[in-house]
Amino acid sequence: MLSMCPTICMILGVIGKPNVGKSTFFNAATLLNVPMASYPFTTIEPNFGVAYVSTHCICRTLNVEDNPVNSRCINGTRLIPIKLVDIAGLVRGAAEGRGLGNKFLDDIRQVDALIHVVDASGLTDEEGVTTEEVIDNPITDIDFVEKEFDLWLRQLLLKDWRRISNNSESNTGKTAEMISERLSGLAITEKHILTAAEKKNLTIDKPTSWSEDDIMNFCISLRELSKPSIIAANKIDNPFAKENIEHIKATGRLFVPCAAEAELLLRKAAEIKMIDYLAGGSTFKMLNTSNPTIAQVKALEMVKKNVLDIWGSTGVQTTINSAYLDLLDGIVVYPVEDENKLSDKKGNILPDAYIVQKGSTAKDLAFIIHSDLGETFLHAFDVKTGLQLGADYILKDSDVIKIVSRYSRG
Ligand SMILES: Nc1nc2c(ncn2[C@@H]2O[C@H](COP(=O)(O)OP(=O)(O)OP(=O)(O)O)[C@@H](O)[C@H]2O)c(=O)[nH]1
Ligand SMILES: [Mg+2]
Repeated sequence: MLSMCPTICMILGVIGKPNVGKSTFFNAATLLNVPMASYPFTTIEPNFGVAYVSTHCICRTLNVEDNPVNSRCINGTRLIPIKLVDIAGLVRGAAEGRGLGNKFLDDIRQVDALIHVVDASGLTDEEGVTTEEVIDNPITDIDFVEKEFDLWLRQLLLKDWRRISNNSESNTGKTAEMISERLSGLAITEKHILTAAEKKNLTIDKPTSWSEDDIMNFCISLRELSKPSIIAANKIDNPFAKENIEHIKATGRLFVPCAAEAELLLRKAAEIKMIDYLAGGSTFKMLNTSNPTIAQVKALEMVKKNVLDIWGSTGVQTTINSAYLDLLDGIVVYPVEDENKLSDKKGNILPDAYIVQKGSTAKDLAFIIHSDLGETFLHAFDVKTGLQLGADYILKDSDVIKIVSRYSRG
C-alpha cells in the first residue's frame, strides 16, 4: 500500500447515523477489513485507510507507457492515493452526549470534507436499528446529523463567547483570530470564519450584537465551508431506494447513489482474480482461470442485475472522485524532471500525479513537491506546449509541468 499522500493532503471522513454502511463503504474503498454488522455502533474508534481517486491518465493522450511511482496506472486510469477515515455512527442528541456523543464529534475534527452515508432503502430507524418496513426518509437523517454537528460547534464557541465578545470591544480586528484559537484543531481557518460571518451578514468585530440565531447561523455556515459534504445514498441494491433517491435529488445536494456492499464484493472478487473489475466500472468479466462456487456466481449475478444494470456503477469510486474533484475543487497535475523523456531523474515516465486545488500556481506546486523547490523556484515549463511559465501561472487539469529552480539546477 502507498503511504504517501501526493495531494492537497486533505482527509475525507465517512460519517452518518449508525448502521447505514459507513464501514462497508470504507472497506470497499480501502480493501481493509474493519468490522461491519447489522447493528448500531459496530464502529467505536475511527479507522484510517488509503483510498484512491481515479482519473483518466495523461499517458494515453501523450501516447507513452508510464511507470508511476506515487500512484498507479491501470489501463490508462491513474489511481492517486488519498486518506479516508471511518467514524462511529451519530444519533440525535449526540452533542448532549447521547450514543457515543462527543466522541464522534471529536473524531471529525481533523477531516476536511465529509462523505455522509445515508440508508437510501429507508430500512434503518433513526437509532440505526434495522426495520422490516420502510419507515425512514434519508433527508431527515441528513438534517439531524448536520444539526448535531452545528450544535456541537455552537457549544464549543459559547464556552468562550463572553471572553471573545469582551475582547473584541477593545481589540477590533481580533475576533476572527480569537474564534480561530477557540476552534483550533478543527481544520477551520480564519478565512472560513470571515467568510461564514460575511455570508450571514454578521459583523465579525461586533459579536456583542449577535443574537442566539445569529450564532447558530454562523455555526451552520462555518460547517458548510470547513466541512463540505457529499451524500453517499447507500443500499441502492434494495428496490425501496429508488423513491428516496428522487427525494435526495430534489434537495439539489451533491450526492451519489451507492451500493457499498456490492462494491466490496466486486473488489474482493477482483483481488482473488475471480473477475476482471476496475473500481467504478459499469461491468466486470469472469476470468477463465477462476473456479467460483455456485453461491459466488449467484452473488455476482445479483450485483449485475440489481446494481450495475440499473445504476451504471456501485457509486463508491464516483463518490471519492467527486469528493476530491468537485467538493474540494481538485485538479490533477503531473510534475516531471526531464521534459523530453517525461520522466524523473531515474527515468520513470510520468512518475507522479498530484491533486492540487483549482487556482494553485506553478510555484504552489513547487512547494507541494518540496519546500526547497518552492523557495528556490525560478520558473516552470508546460511540457505539452514547451512554453515557459512564471510563478503565478494557474495550473490546469492534466498539466505536465517541469519546475526549474536553483535547487534543481544544483
Ligand atoms: N443491502 C445493502 N446492505 C448494506 C450495504 N452496505 C452495508 N450494508 C449492510 O448494512 C449493515 C451495516 O453496515 P456497516 O458498514 O457496519 O454500517 P456502519 O454505518 O459502519 O455502522 P456503525 O459502525 O454501527 O455505525 C451491514 O449489515 C451491512 O452488510 C449495501 O450497499 N446494501
Ligand atoms: Mg461502522
